[in-house]
Amino acid sequence: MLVRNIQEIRGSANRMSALQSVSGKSHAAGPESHDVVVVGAGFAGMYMLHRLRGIGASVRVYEQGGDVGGTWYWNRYPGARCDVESMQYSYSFSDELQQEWNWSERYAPQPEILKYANHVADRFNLRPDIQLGTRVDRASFDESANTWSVTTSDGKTVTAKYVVLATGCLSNARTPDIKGLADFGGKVYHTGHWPHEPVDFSGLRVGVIGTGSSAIQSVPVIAEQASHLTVFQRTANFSIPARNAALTAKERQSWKADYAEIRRKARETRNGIVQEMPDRGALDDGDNERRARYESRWARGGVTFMGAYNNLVLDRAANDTAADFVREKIAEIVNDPKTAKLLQPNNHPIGSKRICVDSDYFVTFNRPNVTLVDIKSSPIEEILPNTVRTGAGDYEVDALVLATGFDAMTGSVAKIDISGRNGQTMNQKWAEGPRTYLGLMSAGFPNLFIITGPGSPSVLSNMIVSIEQHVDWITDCIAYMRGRDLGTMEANRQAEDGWVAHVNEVAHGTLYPQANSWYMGANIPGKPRIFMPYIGGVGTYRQICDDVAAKGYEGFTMTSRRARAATKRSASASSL
Ligand code: N01
Repeated sequence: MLVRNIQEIRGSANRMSALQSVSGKSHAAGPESHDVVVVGAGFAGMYMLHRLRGIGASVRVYEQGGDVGGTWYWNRYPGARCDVESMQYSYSFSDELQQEWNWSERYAPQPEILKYANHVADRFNLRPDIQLGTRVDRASFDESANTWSVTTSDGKTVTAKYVVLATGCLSNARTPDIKGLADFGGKVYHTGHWPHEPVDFSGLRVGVIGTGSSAIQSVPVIAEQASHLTVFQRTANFSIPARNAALTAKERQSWKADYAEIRRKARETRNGIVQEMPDRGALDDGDNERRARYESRWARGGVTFMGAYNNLVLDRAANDTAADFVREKIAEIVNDPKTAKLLQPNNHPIGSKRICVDSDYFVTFNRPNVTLVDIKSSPIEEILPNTVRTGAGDYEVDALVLATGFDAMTGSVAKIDISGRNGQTMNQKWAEGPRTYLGLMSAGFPNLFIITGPGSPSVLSNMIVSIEQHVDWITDCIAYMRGRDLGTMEANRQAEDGWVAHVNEVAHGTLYPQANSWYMGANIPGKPRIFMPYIGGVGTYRQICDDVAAKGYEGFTMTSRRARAATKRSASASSL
């Protein structure tokens, strides 16, 4: 019934918008105006544009990068590739698209994913509505007109009824505050902001600071080029071999033949990835059985290692069995026992930080031109023009790679000066940590949606599955509002408080908060320690969002366009 209603509404919204859009793109005397401004043209922003066009909305997308692709536009470091298999890390909204596109490898490299993003932009003719090289600096809500004023880096201001932040969860690269860094004599690169021209490390002594996913992917590749590579490690990380390989035509075909079912299942899973689901906990098996299971997951490779048992992120004793297994593997691979010991993570449960996926990371430390430096026991004191000085000694380098991560989930929202009702800014409201209802909206900021925002599964999932779910939900919601001539939609504080508490409660039932991870904001000095993504699972979360919509957007307040009188649509947080 709901589906039929939405289709009917879409139909009338299309007709309505066709009329509005003819005259609605710009007012002769006022600023340019759109139904929706979308910030960002990565996978989220592009699909948002495509769907909104489908309901006849006029849309302007601003993208600060020089082209589409978001994270895949910026993260061009050597060895960058996806850690979710490409047959799954791809759009599902168009069967033609998924049937015609051929991924070359199990985990596509960054250039191929970027090519795919560009293909999508062209195939769906998205470019005319995307303004590249333009940052959104400010967005402020005008309570008298119920519209947003959006100011961009080219000095223009446009108005829009809705703003959608498709700014990405890991797009605000973080340069650490290390004494002397600015005076370093060689080139300094950040993995999250890699140059577009080729970087040649041949003959150079290179230092990599950081040992998260970006370093773990780039270290083996840089080691092949550099005359010497020094890796500065503060925290050792768990990493599982990717077992990357070329995809055969037969393999691709078998995925494609079953795509409808695979995509359906992915939407109902815990993390948006279809995999063999465990039916037991790690302690339910004896030592030999358990070892065999870990060996088989290790041999298969990839993030699904954590799915070997159903309690690895819930029970510390169960988790220890998996962590011990990986530590043993590191000791087997790395020849020098001292280096192996340093590479064995021991301060967080496996999986409580995003598990890394590598191609030959640990074995790289057997190369004679690679040195691992422990900066936990002897931190970096300063950087001199050609030296990294730690408490334990000096290391000469000609180039530096900062693989130091991102101000995750909130960083790219915080860079925009967003002010909502009563002039309150988002940064003021989120000073103690992000507050959202369903990760989709924040009370006090009407008609402002966030795609894969804090409080949604986002980074704990296959991002494209979560992006598509949010974009579809937001599109249906805007169509619903247009069909009823509603002016504003806003999360209720009570519903938001309930959701924030729920997100927190679910997280604290797991081992995740035990790690100093970027999920917790722990990598940014001074950032509040709050577990930001929703851990309840992609399938469960989808159901919650669908139920909220089916109940007339329960927990949100909608006002009519004309009277602008509040039409309360209930706000029971406890009903979550
Ligand atoms: O960043 P990170 P990343 N001095 O924050 C260290 C996604 N991703 O770019 O742990 C010295 O994980 C820091 O040390 P510590 C993926 O979701 C995906 O690697 O804070 N060291 C850590 O070792 C991933 O989780 C892919 O003690 C400093 C490292 O820098 C997320 O992006 C590929 C430091 C940062 O690790 C982030 O990964 C790559 C300092 N001042 C990334 N500051 C795919 O495969 C930080 N560090 C899709």
